[in-house]
Amino acid sequence: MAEIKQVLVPDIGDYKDVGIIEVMVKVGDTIKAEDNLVTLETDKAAMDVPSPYAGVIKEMKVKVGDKVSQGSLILLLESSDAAGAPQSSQPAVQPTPAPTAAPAAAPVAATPAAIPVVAQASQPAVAPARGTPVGAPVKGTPPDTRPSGGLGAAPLLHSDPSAGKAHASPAIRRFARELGVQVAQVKGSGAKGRVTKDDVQLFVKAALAQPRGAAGGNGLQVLASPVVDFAKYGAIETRPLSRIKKIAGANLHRNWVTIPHVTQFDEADITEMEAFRKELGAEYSKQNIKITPLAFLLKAAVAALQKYPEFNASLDAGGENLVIKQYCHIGVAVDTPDGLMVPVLRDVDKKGIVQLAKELGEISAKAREKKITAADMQGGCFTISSLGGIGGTAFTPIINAPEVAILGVSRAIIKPMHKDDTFVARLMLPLSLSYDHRVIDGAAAARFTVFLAQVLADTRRLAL
Ligand code: CAO
Repeated sequence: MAEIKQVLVPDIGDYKDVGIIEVMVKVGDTIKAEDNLVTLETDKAAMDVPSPYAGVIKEMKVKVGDKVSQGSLILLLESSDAAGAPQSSQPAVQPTPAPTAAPAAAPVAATPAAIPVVAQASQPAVAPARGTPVGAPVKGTPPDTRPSGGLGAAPLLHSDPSAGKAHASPAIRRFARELGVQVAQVKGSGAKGRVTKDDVQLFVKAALAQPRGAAGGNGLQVLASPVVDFAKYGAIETRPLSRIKKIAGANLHRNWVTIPHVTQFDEADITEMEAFRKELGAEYSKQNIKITPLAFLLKAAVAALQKYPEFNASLDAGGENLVIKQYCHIGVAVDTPDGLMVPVLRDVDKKGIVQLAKELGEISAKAREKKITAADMQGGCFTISSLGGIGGTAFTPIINAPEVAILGVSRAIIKPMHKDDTFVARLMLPLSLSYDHRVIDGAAAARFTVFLAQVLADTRRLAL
């Protein structure tokens, strides 16, 4: 036979007159044993009070804002438990005596269960972990570090240093944790910015709706950038980003976060190459063709790509196979007033240095005049980004996916190099090769740059 039971506030340690900050149930609700009923909050911790019984709620005796202590009546419940015994699997508890004033046939007092505790913002460094029964020693209890499921490998709330700053009840924190959500990232719409269940659900929906590759997509859980009112600190001017910058920015961001980059640095002795380039330059200036080191670099890159074909390749969509290309189209990063563009020079392996220098001049002019088309920027196998005309000693270029490597070139300078027991002045060209470490090993990258440097040091090798 169904029995009316009282559910009382169980042993909550030394706390008295603790505020109720959330009531999770209402009259008529059918609940299971261990469903949370209310959340209590002290200045140090918040606690869920679970029901020791399954049944239907008949009468609520508390509301948000009430103050309660151990033994306070929370609600009356019509128990559906056959034997009327508590269903809680929580640790054994002290039976609470029925209120002395209760008549003989009064409802049976619920056995107070142990209450899980969740750290709040003001919690000391060693916080009681969720699941720690009240009454059990909590100091020094290690935080819950069980792996969470759900969205990506988000750290658990307890290991998230900012988690304590968000206002959310333990039930909501648990709900968020089950979904792999860091509650600190959820904007609360409840009273005083408290995070509600709806807020967590909306957060998850928004995360799932994000396109793959967008910020925070691909299962990456990244903190939103801080929103700062810069005008608070001084005068400012707001300039919209150019369309090119916005498009390039999204691609750069995706490539940076999805490709494991490593950059290999080296130097090439281009003393002889430079002498030859100047000769050629003088010869072809009459035809208005400017021969810069980049034309030589394109040819040297072809030689290296042919010797090490895994650099002239892309991972297939599934990431299981390497697609090695039999052609050699090379992209060149061009700095334009509106941002970076990467037009592609076709069949670089089939062209000579003068032809490449000519095309380079044409395509970079086209980019700067905004005449470049999407097709001009597609189909590249490898990219060269040269800052040599500007300066710098090295940099870490971002791979232009789906390519697997990019060569950064900085300004050549004359350096004293040790040769035959003496120092000689040599023109040294800095090389920075970023590569996708999923495809290319460090040793292969070092071989690639060493070979590249050899070819540049002795351009006769380009004819081989
Ligand atoms: N070391 C020393 N001098 C170099 C050099 C190097 N590595 N590379 C070029 N130079 C010299 C050139 O010989 C030229 O000198 P002269 O005018 O005396 O002949 C001068 O620097 C200017 O060259 P350039 O920049 O006009 O020509 P380029 O072929 O080297 O480069 C281009 C063409 C389009 C790649 C370049 O203009 C450009 O836009 N570079 C920027 C690329 C970029 O932004 N990369 C960053 C992307 S990652 O964020």
